[in-house]
Amino acid sequence: MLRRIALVAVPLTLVVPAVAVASGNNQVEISATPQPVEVVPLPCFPAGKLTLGMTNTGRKPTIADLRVAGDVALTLSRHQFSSYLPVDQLVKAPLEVTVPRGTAPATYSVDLTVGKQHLQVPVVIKPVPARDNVLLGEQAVASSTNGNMRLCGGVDGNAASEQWGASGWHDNTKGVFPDTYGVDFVQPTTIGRVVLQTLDSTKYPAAVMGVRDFDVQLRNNDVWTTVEEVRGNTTGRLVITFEPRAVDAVQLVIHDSNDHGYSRIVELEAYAN
Ligand SMILES: [Ca+2]
Repeated sequence: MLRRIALVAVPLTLVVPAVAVASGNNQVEISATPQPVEVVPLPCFPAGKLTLGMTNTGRKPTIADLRVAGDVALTLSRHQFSSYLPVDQLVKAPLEVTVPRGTAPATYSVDLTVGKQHLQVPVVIKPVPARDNVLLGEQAVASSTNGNMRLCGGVDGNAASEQWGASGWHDNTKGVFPDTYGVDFVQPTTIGRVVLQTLDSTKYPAAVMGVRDFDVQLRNNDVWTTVEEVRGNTTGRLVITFEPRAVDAVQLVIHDSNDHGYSRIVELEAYAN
């Protein structure tokens, strides 16, 4: 009996080294500061910020790929840092670490690897701090956010107008109003005072660039109530008080700014009384 021999086509596999490691990679030093990095589990609290570094301690310039990995509980702003490395020169890159609300206090780590070099950076999850300003770090909600700004910039705890670029918010509909900016609470929260810091720096005074006309609104059971209408504002910091009440959201409805362009908020705060 003739047996047929099945010819199985075996795909040709190209054997490639797993990682094309530059010869100089064994002479790359990894650094990271600060250690440990601390993270607060709130959606708009400033992220834990690490500065990653690579230094070529070899004799020739090289190109290095730093791999960034972490525990599944951590959200990392990058997973790789690749750079040309001149000799003996520290090359740096930022890494932001965040965790979801409700993450329990614990210590995790971020693992940094270049070739055979390895560095483990501890990440400490802090308890949510006691806050008088009940908006600090809570989830900001806006009608729009300009691509150069951060949605969370208005509730990140930094009210310094001089650091506006890193820590402020404005909308993305230039010359079109109204714009809204506020916070949705995860549970009813009592507030009786709202403090607004609009842009008011040496270069950009409030009378020129700050918000001018706006309403302060509180939401309870899907119903918005206006508790204050501000018109013609030219100052940087405004304190608005009203009878304290439990609400599930707060927002500003901004009708105009002094340059009629963007609605600029450096920080929005709210307190129980
Ligand atoms: Ca801010």
